[in-house]
Amino acid sequence: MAAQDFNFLLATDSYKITHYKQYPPNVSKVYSYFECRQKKDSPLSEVVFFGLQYLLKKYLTGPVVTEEKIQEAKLFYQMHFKQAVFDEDGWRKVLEKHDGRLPIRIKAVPEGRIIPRGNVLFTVENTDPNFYWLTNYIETMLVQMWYPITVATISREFKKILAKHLKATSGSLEGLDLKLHDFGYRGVSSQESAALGGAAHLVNFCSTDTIAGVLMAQRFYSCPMAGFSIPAAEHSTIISWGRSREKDAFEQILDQFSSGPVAVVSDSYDIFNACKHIWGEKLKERVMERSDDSCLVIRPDSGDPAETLIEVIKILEECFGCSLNSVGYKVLPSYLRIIQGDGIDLTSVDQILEKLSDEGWSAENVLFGCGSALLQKLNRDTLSCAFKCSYVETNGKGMDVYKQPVTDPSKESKRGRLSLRRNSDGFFETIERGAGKPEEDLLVTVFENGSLVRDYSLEEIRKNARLQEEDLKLIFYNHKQELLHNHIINDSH
Ligand code: AOY
Repeated sequence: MAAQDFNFLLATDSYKITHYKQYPPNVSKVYSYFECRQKKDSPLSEVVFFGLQYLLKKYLTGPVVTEEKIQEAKLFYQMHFKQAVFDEDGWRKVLEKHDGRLPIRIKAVPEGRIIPRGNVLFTVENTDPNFYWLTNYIETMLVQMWYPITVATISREFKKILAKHLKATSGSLEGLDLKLHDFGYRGVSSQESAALGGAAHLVNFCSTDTIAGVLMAQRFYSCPMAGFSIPAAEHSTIISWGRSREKDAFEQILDQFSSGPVAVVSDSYDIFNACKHIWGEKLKERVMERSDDSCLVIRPDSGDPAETLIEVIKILEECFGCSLNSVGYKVLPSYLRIIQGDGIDLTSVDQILEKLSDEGWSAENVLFGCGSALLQKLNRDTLSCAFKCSYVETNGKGMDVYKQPVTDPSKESKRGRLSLRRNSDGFFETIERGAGKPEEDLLVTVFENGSLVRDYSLEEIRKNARLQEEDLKLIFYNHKQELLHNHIINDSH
């Protein structure tokens, strides 16, 4: 779709077209905010703020209202509602008074920052009293922020789990940002989702097959090459040789990609036979002549992930041997690794690595691929994303407003103008009712009257989202508590 085909006036929920008639008389400001509401029992307690800059650059900056778009919208809404409810005059005023640019201010947490759930992430308000109805008109578009925020958050939770096991079984975090490869392109619902989700994963990792995400990082976040991949087989390139020639298929790949790493899916017929008799016998010399920077990555792709991996790694140990690392865990020769990309989610990756380490294997031996658990098996409720009005001005007088449904206390909204600060203990807190000190406010004006006023690079965003020493300490502490707990339970049985 060409950019000029996008009509901002049509990019909202139908009912919002009718809201300008519903606010109280003489309202001159509507102020709303976005948060990921806190939920008891959710394992996701903090979120990565990411993706607003794309939405702003793509859909909100510059002249978004034109006379043609007004005419198109007028016709559309006449037929859609079967009556004349569209605010033609209001929109024409945006065109005449503001050159079609949105008289809106958006203040937001810097992209990549890690914020506990239940805090304000961005605020939206009109900057011209005539356009009080614009603030919530753009809710529909802005709440789609749930998607990149949720993907970036889940991707970072993967990173925490991987860090925990890698540190515990190798003594370092080397290679962490290549441990989770994005396999999700085909599993998402659209090219735009692939771009947003793929880029969100690249906030935490450098490993991806989702090219749309790399391009988004290039075009909207000034990153020349955000993600990397390696040559790899798919089933078609193996089975097209015929069932009796799997070895020839493998050998062809070793020949064609003799330098640099290469991954070969090896479960077309029998993953255990392929490891033992093809990789481990027929092609053993060919595998052993590879080096650590041209390593063979074997990919099982079916069966129970933990059980299959354990069996595969044991077979490879029998054929190729292994050594002990500095913390006493077993490592396959450096020319040989395994990538597990089937059945991977936050729970399974933890269980798999736990099982591997129980059997003495370092997390260095495996990489993971993840598709839908990373990019698609999530929704707006995963982090309870919501956009609510918290403040209005009428006849020049401000009023803090909120919802507080008797049927669900967790849906209570915040009141008044909001700011975000770190208190003296270092904890984030949202200050309500306009009581925050401007000099402490972590919200940054990123959009004002049609212009982007702050441009973040992926490099900066990655820095903001880094796992900090404190994160890691907490993860290791929790892990030890868990092990201790399991130990006590196991002992008592
Ligand atoms: N890619 C590492 C490089 C990528 C892929 C993409 C769906 C890769 C596989 C691999 O090793 O095996 C989309 C499934 C797999």
